[in-house]
Amino acid sequence: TVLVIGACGQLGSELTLELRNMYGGSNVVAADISAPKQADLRDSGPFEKVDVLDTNVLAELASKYKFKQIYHLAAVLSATGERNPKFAWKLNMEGLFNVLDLSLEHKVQKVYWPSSIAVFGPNTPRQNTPQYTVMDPNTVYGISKQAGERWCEYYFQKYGLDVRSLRYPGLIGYKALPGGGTTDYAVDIYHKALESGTYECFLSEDTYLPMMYMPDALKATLDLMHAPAEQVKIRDSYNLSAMSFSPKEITESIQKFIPDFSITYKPDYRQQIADSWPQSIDDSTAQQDWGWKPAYDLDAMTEDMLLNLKKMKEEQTLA
Ligand code: VAH
Repeated sequence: TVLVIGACGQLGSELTLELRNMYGGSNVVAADISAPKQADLRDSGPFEKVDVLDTNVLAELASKYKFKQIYHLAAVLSATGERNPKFAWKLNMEGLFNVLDLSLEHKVQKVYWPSSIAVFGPNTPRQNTPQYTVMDPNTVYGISKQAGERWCEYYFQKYGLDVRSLRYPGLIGYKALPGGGTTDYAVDIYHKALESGTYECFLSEDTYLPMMYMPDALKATLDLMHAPAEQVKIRDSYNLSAMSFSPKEITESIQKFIPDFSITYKPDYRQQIADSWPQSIDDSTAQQDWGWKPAYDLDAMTEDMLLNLKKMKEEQTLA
């Protein structure tokens, strides 16, 4: 059995559906602080209400289901984290410790934990950021991801726990709304392009950020988890990359499909967060170690996003 903690989140909901397709619905337990709203997620397999800070519930579930793999995706993201720094640190770090210790105790074979480009900071080289480099994150989220990476490597080296991790760029998908990320403008913009034809962007027009379409993120995650352990040489977290673009460039991409789409700019506190992150990532180590290769570029993502969002909105109006 596989456990997905944070299964109702932007990544968790899509990863849970993918894992259920792969392993069978009843073999993938979705866990989150509240029940799934999405019908496909709700109806495709078991759900357990879990607060990742509650070690008793986690232990009960581990005894009940005898998990072979755990995907721990529950966290407070960058923008929300700056609003509640102490809680973000508590949930992100204690949650990780609870899962690492639970996995050791219950002999979980493989653990997945997401890191982020947020582990990099203002003094990190911003172009083609290398796998090993200066990391001075200045968001609580980034600090918790940097510390989390160190602990994942520690549990691997000291206790032999097979925990694997990827430094995701901004993730863009159509199935679930994101929650509190700085890169989430790149999801909102597609919804607004279809709903109102215009979007007020909270980042400035030339803010370049590393980004990835959800199908590529799912592929990378499963490719990493299915790679033989000896190929997984990086045990803090792999740099991962697909593309980089700015609000100006994603607007131009959308205008190829919706010519009269327009954008205005009103940068807010999230601009400082974005400015502390790299503009492009060198993921050659992931390419070498386990054959990473993305499939989607900006226009391919735009076409697929608009197509699927349109279909979903039509279904919702019909429902
Ligand atoms: C965030 N979407 O914005 C997340 C991600 C690289 C960004 O970590 O916080």
